[in-house]
Amino acid sequence: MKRLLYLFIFLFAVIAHIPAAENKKGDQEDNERMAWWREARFGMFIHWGLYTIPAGEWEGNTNHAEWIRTTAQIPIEQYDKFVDEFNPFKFNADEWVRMARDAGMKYIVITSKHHDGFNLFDSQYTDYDIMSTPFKRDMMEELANACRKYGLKICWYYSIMDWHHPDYLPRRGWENRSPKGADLERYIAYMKNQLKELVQNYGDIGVLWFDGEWEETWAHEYGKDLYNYVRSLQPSIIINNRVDIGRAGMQGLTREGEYAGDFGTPEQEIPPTGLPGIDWETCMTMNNHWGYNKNDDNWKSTEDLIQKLADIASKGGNFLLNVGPTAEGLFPQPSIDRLAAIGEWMETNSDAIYGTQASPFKHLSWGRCTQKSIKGGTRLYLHVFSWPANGRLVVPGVYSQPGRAFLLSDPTKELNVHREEDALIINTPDVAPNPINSVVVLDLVGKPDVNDPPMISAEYDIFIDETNVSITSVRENIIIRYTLDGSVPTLKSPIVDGPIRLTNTARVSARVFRDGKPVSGSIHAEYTKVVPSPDVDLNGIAQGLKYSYYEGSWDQLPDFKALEVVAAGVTSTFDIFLREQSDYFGFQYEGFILLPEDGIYSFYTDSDDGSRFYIGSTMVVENDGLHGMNEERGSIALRAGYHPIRVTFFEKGGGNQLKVSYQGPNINKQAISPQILFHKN
Ligand code: H79
Repeated sequence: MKRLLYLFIFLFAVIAHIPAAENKKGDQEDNERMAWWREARFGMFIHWGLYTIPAGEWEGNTNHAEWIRTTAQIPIEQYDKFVDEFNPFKFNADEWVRMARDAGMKYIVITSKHHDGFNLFDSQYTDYDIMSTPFKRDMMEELANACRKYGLKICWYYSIMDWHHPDYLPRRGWENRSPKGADLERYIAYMKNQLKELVQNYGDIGVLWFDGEWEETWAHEYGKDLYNYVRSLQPSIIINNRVDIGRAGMQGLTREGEYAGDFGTPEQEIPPTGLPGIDWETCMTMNNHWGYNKNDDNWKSTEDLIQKLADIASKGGNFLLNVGPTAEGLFPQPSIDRLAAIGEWMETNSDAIYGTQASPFKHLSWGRCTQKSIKGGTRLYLHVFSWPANGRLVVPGVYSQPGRAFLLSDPTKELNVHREEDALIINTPDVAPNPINSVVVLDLVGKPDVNDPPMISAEYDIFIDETNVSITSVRENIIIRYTLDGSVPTLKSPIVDGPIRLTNTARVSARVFRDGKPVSGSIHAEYTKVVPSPDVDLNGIAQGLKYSYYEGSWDQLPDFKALEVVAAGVTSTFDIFLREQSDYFGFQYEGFILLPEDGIYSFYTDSDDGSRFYIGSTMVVENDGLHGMNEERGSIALRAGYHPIRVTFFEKGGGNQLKVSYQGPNINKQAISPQILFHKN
């Protein structure tokens, strides 16, 4: 559907871990379904549940929050007692929704069920819900109604991981609750029943925001099925990518492949650059915790939050900003203060956020930019964090004709704009209209034409005999000139009129020209001619790789050679697990891979946690460290025949998978098949 190969990023992702495919902006139907969400740009996350009663503190440790049942290892019977205590008598749905609305937020995502399994809504499929508390009011219904009243969308967070339901697997490692008799299929039926309640009993729902999808029991087939099920209940609903297993760690974007989900979910981070054509939403806390923690005073400043909102919008994303209400049902005062301050800024400046698109500029020294199409042109919203002291706001590298410019806070007063070479200079008043982020509007004729250099790409940055390099630009009315010796292209350099064939190592430079003048900086890329590594002669080999298995707690790959081998054997796949232990282990696989022809090969490891891939003594893939499923790639030139390989892998906590794949001449990316793996007897 929308998971077209994002070819462009892919080509540049040679060794980097940029996601190659994503939640691409899709067809007409998807565009209509996503329209309100893209327009909204700003929403409120609410984490609320039984865990607010201990408020983050347990037996002297003050750093817990919504994970407290697990992080403090509270036995289930003891945790369940909070049900008898939960009585947020000060809860007022209208007040909460008004605070969100007044901050400029357009939707609310609340934890209908978090990982602890407790339901804040009235569910007929469990007694572990709000109706079993002294409070006994379906606050989700009250919130849904208030949202409707104030014109916000109500959205449900729903955790797939469930530490309470007897059928959910796996159990926590520290628990002595037996998994015997548990049946994940039955648990999925339970989730579907609850999701039906959530989607059908509260009017139209904006988003279903899944989470807790990373444990090894959850699978792509389940995710896809759950996505389709929820869409079948309400076709217009939007579903995040955590419904499936495609999320790439905390960066949150969807990895390459056929995964379900409408948008990526970076958690506590903002992508470093915009991601053209991709829907994503950064969720973030105002202090250090999602659930209420009475000791957490580490609040982000209002300035930081307002600038983060602009930063995210300038990269084409949404901002889902969290509030963790208390057990009484109140927003913490520091959250109230920040929401009000953001609201004050939005009062004047929300045009620069709602319905905007990512900045055309890669970098602006004084702040950020968002844009909207207007009749005959483009409106740029210049978010100025550092107001120019000299009265000159420099908009660098823009060739479009300027139209009007004015302060968003005072549209009646025009600002003077003039050109100095490739920059537009806006004359600004001495005093910033807003100390945190003053928005200057600049209209342009037509689409923004900025001084972006061309793109240089080839399948690999190494080659054996020859390679084709393509140099392209999306800009109009331009020619591209290039050099192969690293020098900056001039008017005398050759013009790009197709792929450039290289037969020797080259430093390719390219630059955009228009009307006999350069209209971009130059960009460079290195392509290196290499001699393929020779194959090795082998006799006495057998199918499969040798593995050695280790146990220990590491934050990065240890030197396995120095460790005691706990178990060893021969395997035909990489995803063997000695199942007694799902955490705190490591593997080293050694043997040979048989390749059919000379060429450049790419190898990939996709692992949780760290892994590396070696050919002989060359580390081809570096994917070390503590992380969720994360894929890295590396490339190497190899002769046909046998090559020594070694793969190392370790797992600390959480998910525990290793996938190894490759790609080569006439071989599409695929898992390494057991048929081509060998070891010496
Ligand atoms: O609800 C809030 C948190 O309680 C929940 N998500 C937000 C919105 C959350 N659960 N866990 N975490 C946040 C951090 C967990 C990170 C890890 Fe993983 C889980 C590391 C390894 C497994 C996620 C999946 C990151 C990498 C893979």
